[in-house]
Amino acid sequence: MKVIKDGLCMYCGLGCKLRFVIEDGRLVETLPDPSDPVSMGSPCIKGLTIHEVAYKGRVLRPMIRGEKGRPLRESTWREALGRVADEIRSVDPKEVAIAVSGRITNEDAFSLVKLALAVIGTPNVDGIGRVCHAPTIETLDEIFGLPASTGRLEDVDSLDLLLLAATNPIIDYPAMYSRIARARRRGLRLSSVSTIANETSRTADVSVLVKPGGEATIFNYMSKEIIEAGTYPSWVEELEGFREYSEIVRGYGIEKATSVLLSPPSKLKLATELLASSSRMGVMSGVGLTQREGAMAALKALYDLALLKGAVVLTQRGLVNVQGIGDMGASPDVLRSWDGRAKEAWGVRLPSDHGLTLGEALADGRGRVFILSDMNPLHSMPDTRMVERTLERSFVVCTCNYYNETVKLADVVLPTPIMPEREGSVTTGERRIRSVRPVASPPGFTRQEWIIAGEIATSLGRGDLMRYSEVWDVTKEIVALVPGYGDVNVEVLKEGGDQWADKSPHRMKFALTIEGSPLVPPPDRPWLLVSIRGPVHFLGGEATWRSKRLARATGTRTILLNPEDILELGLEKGEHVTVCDGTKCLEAPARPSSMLPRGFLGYHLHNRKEAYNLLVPLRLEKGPKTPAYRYVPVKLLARDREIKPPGWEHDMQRSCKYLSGHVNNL
Ligand SMILES: Nc1nc2c(c(=O)[nH]1)N[C@H]1C(S)=C(S)[C@@H](COP(=O)(O)OP(=O)(O)OC[C@H]3O[C@@H](n4cnc5c(=O)[nH]c(N)nc54)[C@H](O)[C@@H]3O)O[C@H]1N2
Ligand SMILES: Nc1nc2c(c(=O)[nH]1)N[C@H]1C(S)=C(S)[C@@H](COP(=O)(O)OP(=O)(O)OC[C@H]3O[C@@H](n4cnc5c(=O)[nH]c(N)nc54)[C@H](O)[C@@H]3O)O[C@H]1N2
Ligand code: SF4
Ligand SMILES: [Mo]
Repeated sequence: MKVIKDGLCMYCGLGCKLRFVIEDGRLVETLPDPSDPVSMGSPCIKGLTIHEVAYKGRVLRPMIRGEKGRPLRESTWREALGRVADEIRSVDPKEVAIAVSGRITNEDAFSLVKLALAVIGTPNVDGIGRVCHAPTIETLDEIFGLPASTGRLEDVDSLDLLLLAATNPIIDYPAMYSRIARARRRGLRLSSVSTIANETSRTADVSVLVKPGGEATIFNYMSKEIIEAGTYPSWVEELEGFREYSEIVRGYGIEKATSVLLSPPSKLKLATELLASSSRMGVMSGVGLTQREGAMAALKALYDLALLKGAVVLTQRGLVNVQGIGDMGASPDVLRSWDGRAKEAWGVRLPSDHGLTLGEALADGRGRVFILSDMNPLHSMPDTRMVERTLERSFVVCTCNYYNETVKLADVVLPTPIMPEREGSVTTGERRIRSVRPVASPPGFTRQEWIIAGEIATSLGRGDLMRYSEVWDVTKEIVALVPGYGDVNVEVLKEGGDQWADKSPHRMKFALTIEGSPLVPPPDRPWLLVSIRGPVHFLGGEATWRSKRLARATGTRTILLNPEDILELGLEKGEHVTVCDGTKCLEAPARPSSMLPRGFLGYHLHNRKEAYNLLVPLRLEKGPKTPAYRYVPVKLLARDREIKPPGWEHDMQRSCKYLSGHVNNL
């Protein structure tokens, strides 16, 4: 007999509710939930195909590898966890690093953080959120005193302008875009600032294309014009830093702004006029601003502009629980704020040294014990060869639901459930806490991380710290300990209802911009390779590639170039080209894309045959230490000879011919 149960999507940080049709405990169909205030009945195709991927390629049993290079063999949970505990016991606590995925619940993440800090005594605990929005959260915390977006999705309905900075909600947050599209029909304007065009910028009322690294200049120019025209709320003048901010932006005239533009200056003027005339503005930014050098300059300038206009922040957070795992303390920085609370609640002192981020622990090259929860650093982290070398000489524990590249280097593999099989809560990008109920039985012998962490703690002799009789006991501890969660009603979550973590700004002050400068590729690697997300695959696509429908909707693997570059270089349709960063290369057929300015090359993130991150060097942005994935300077080769870009630096207006041809209603 079929029954319908309400559950949560396992992909993006909007966290849509879905209706799962269940037969014999298994997911057989996925339907929209018209009563869901998040999706408003319009989830995307990835969510609606979860039942197609739920039982393919799953890890079903714990496994152990006797020695690197030997095959994994099935084991019992007791043997696998015993092996993990032995290994942790045999090293210094600081030799252990734990990485927390954005695909697990708050309770799972909290338990892994507690395992690291209170049981093992290592400060090296980090979350995948570092690679997407750590710089955004640091900036929002500095300006608003809130480590989250200030707005809610429903705010979209009452805005007159939404400024999109380096984000592409049509592809990345489709259910949110449905809401934006509805609001546009009643007058909402869209303005986009990005480096390469994207599906959303092409439909925007105005789209400004800017050289990578030039964003701070553009946002400061906009603020200067707004201050001169006086089109900002008067209360802003009372805020800390307003006077200094006005002084700083005064130096950003149109000539300075034009020097970093790829679009004609008329586009920037139109975008600035739209901003100046808006009285209810929203701002949403994406990883195009964070995953590169100079991220902090761009973000401070953007969110100072948002503060000047009294705008709400609607930035979303990547994976389904990236906001939640950050809130749960999956970051080495958490020690600063948690030590006192933990001493009182757990009776332990937290480690006193500053911990390593996942990138730092991988780059450091020393063998360690790595506990990696539901992630695939051999595909997703930069410099995958270095990641491979480090993991080869480390003891690697993977908790995961799908087989992936990293599992091939794991010493212990622990199977975990996917989101519709989990229980607990997640916190979405708007800081809405959603109840997670298991709607189907997991295949095989999976366990959630909160149970795994408790069992490891028991083996290490500190089971007393993590003795929970059900998942909601962990939620109660979260409510007692985690900043911003004190008002959460656990009973409502248990019944399937939503709650909110703290949403009120605790201060408002200008961050005062640090100057950013455009990125210029070195002469020996003159092209800029960018990674691109597509509509039907999610990240590396371990799950989405398994859906026949989604796989069929995927184009072939290509390296994308601006159509004029293809013409001028005499490349034939489908001709194979190679991009190299010096020693490492990837090869694919060339294909024109009118999204890319001249001199840029595009490669989809979900391509599995040759992973893009082979070419990304591990350069960490100072401060938040987010990897600079976005722009990889590369050589381009065709027919065994190197070809040089005609260059967006030299021919700005032509470079934009294709890009500004379509778009722009204004
Ligand atoms: N279908 C699908 N949806 C996803 C994902 C997926 O893999 N597939 N991944 C999820 C995750 S984990 C995340 S973090 C989010 C990411 O979602 P977003 O934050 O929206 O990021 P991207 O689509 O990677 O990049 C957005 C746009 O930034 C622009 N851009 C790139 N670099 C720069 C730059 O240096 N400066 C400026 N001004 N613009 C730039 C480009 O126009 C690009 O289209 O999406 C989530 N949603
Ligand atoms: N070049 C480049 N690299 C990037 C980025 C980029 O824009 N450019 N983006 C970065 C960003 S924003 C992020 S968030 C990271 C992500 O990095 P990861 O989290 O490491 O990447 P995933 O591809 O999500 O793989 C995680 C593992 O989770 C499991 N998994 C896969 N699909 C599902 C699913 O649907 N449900 C569940 N429960 N588990 C699943 C599988 O075992 C999979 O191997 O990648 C980063 N890497
Ligand atoms: S928009 Fe995001 S949360 Fe909603 S169904 Fe699609 S991937 Fe899932
Ligand atoms: Mo992300």
